[in-house]
Amino acid sequence: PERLEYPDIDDKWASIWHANAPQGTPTRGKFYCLSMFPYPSGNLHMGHVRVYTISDVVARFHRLRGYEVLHPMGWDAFGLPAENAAIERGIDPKVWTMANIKKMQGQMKKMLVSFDWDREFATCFPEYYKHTQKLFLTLFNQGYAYRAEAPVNWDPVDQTVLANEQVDSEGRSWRSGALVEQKLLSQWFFKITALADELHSDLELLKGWPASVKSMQQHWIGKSEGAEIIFAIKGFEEVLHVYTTRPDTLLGVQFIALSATHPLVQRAILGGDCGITEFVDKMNSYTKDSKEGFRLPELEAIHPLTGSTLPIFVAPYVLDTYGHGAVMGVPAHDTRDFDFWKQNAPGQDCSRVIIPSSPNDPEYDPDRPYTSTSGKLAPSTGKYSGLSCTDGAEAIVRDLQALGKGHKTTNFRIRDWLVSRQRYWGAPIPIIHCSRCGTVPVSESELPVLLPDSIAQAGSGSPLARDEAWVNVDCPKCGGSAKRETDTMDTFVDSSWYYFRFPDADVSQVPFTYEESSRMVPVDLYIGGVEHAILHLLYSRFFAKVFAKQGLWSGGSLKGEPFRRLITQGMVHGKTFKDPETGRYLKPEEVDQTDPQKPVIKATQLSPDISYEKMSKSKYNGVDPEDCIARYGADATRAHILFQAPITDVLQWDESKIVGIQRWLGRMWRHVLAVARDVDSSGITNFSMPGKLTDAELALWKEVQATIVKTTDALGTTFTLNTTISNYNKLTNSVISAYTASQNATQDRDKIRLPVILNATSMLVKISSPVVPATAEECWATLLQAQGLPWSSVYEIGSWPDIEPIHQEQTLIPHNIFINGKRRFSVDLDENWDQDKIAQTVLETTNGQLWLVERAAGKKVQRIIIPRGQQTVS
Ligand code: ANZ
Ligand code: ZN
Repeated sequence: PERLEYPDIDDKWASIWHANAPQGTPTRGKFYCLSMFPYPSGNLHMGHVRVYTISDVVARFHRLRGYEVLHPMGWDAFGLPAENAAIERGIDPKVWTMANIKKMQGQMKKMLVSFDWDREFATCFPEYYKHTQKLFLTLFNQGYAYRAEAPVNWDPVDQTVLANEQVDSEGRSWRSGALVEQKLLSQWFFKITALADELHSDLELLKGWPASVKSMQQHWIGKSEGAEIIFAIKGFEEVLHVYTTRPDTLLGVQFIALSATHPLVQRAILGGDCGITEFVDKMNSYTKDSKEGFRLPELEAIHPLTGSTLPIFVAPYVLDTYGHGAVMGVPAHDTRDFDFWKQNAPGQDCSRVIIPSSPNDPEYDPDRPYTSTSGKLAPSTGKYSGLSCTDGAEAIVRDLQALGKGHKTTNFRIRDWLVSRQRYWGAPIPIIHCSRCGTVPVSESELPVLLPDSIAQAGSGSPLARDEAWVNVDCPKCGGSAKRETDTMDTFVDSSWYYFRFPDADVSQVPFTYEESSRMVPVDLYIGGVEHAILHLLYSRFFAKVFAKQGLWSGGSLKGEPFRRLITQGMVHGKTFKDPETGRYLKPEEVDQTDPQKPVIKATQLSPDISYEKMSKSKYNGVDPEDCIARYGADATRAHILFQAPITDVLQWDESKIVGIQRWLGRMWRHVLAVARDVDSSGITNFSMPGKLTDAELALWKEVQATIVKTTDALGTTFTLNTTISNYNKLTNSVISAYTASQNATQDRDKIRLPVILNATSMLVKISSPVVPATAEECWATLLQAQGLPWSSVYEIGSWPDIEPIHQEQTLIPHNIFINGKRRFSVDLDENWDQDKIAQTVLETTNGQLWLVERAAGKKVQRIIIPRGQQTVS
């Protein structure tokens, strides 16, 4: 056909590929290419299309290069939306989830993504969560999973506990947006802090990660070096610990500030002290920047070095989750302490203990706290006077240590990972509580602990707790009556190990085997959204490292790191129309877009304001990938999404620009048809490249080779996929114009013979095949058929073109060799060679030996002159 019909040819090839896996044996080792598996929400969005296109291009390329590629897909299928759908609409979460999976799987297939569907799984399948539970028990047995009473973030809307990471900076739930409350509950934790140091320092092994992601992780882990200092409390036995990064400022401490959950504060509340309860109640509504404070009456701390007494406050700026939930307040040298002191002890001085080392330190301002560490200790510090901040800190900590009142320590901002969720749609925690035996793990042979079939509707708290028949069990140890743990696991647990499962998707006894995981992990390329830059990646790194320590896999060459290279793709923004008069968002059908350059609002004939914004229903700027594929085909959609922006940038989805891609595909196809007709009618049977090329052939051949090199680099190393698309376009134009010029050529050197055109055309098709699978396969089949060859897929493993060294000799041109001014013989040389190479080549020829060695009779070559176009050796 003169025109390819999309998406018809997509369907045609999809079913052929389904029946015929590409032939060939990998020769280059493994390549694990993974795109983050999605939550089965029900529909692919353009962000999914972007990420799966990238991973598919990279996967297809590596197969062509001869790698054993693992490119799997699965479903992160537990979680709140399914449960909420169940509650709101009475649908079984399982049914809802499975329907969504089916729909999205169909959409991925329409995108022509070459996933290894035989390894597909969903984390909500009992065959999967059985292993999630088994891994939980592995962590439990090694002391990495523990239960503790802890203040937790309680989301009053979703009725569940949230991890700190799921609460935003304003104290709202990431999912419901509700203001989060604090509650004390018994919860399960994973001891991620045990690996905090490794998780921090091993970031430096991750050369293939974006620096921004590493720095976010680093910040999240928040390694900080400082000291723990003990303050006695006047009239009490107990003491108070603070963490400080500035022990050098110890002599400037003027107060202590505590968080609301600090034991001293809790005790004051129980004591019913005047005003404290009211203040703590109000604290929930203060921000972390607030400088409100409440002085605990009758309580004073004692300075560990001077013995002076210090007031103790409760203050919202003290985090209960950091250090000891207690701060030694140094108003003269810390901005937060300064502001707090001004507000809560008006009129009182700040005692300075650090002074600038040089008189004109620009950071020094007599009215503000001096926070610099380049100063020195002030005369008021007595024996420490004159020491630098570093030396002063060391001397003070040494003295504290001698007194048993402090020591050096490292602190991490990261907290243990709270994995308990009081929800139904998650993996049940495989633990039984027995009043006699305590916390008893479910025995392995009893796994999975299946979710009960239906969700108990009414009531609050954990839905599993309301299912009596499910909760009551016999204790595995004593056989007495006991109760199941009713919390389910955070869905981040499911997704922290799924990449270990893909290589072993069909083993049922163990989550994964040592051999296969050690062979396939680390993942060679991991692609996903930057929204997972912290939690998912950190939790996954924690799991992979724990598994390596337990000998569940070798840990690979990166100390148990699971992802060698990481790409975070940018968002896809939609074209957004706004009425300039009212500021109202316009639906696409309210805008006349006949001329894409000049859209007009139908009602008012005005030009709308155009911007690109995050796609959302309220802005009418969403694009449905399925519509897009139905209209333009998978190939154009894929190429367009790659072409519009570098993969890590925000992409402005402008459908009117897709015609450029359609034109390219059309040109390529018509050219293939023309060549195929020539080949068909030529009567030639051997299409191998001729030995000597004409000038025109050489020029074309060189461009093909250069484009192969660039494409190889882009798809395998730099992932500059947008420029790759323009390179395909350029090469298509060059091949077509070379072909046309050759047909009109009169001189032999301007002609291009059919085998050379065929070679260039085939190479173009081959190297563009990772991006435009259906078009490439159709072109490839057409070219094969024209040559009378049987069909084989363009994706044959290992069939990516190598750079061909033989044809590089085609640049050899005969040159005359003059010796002592006389032309003696001629040698084929390349003009780009350097002097040594030319001299050596000349000398190695028979004539060279004759004239320059035998007949020269001991005389030395004195000068080699290489003028343009001819060679002289004298
Ligand atoms: C005294 C001091 C004097 C401090 C000074 C700083 C400057 P990073 O670097 O993030 O580790 N701090 C300790 N525990 C806290 C808590 N629970 N909530 C809020 N702040 C807390 O921060 C360490 C510093 O944060 C500590 O050093 C402490 O204030 C404060 F001139 O101690 B510093
Ligand atoms: Zn028991």
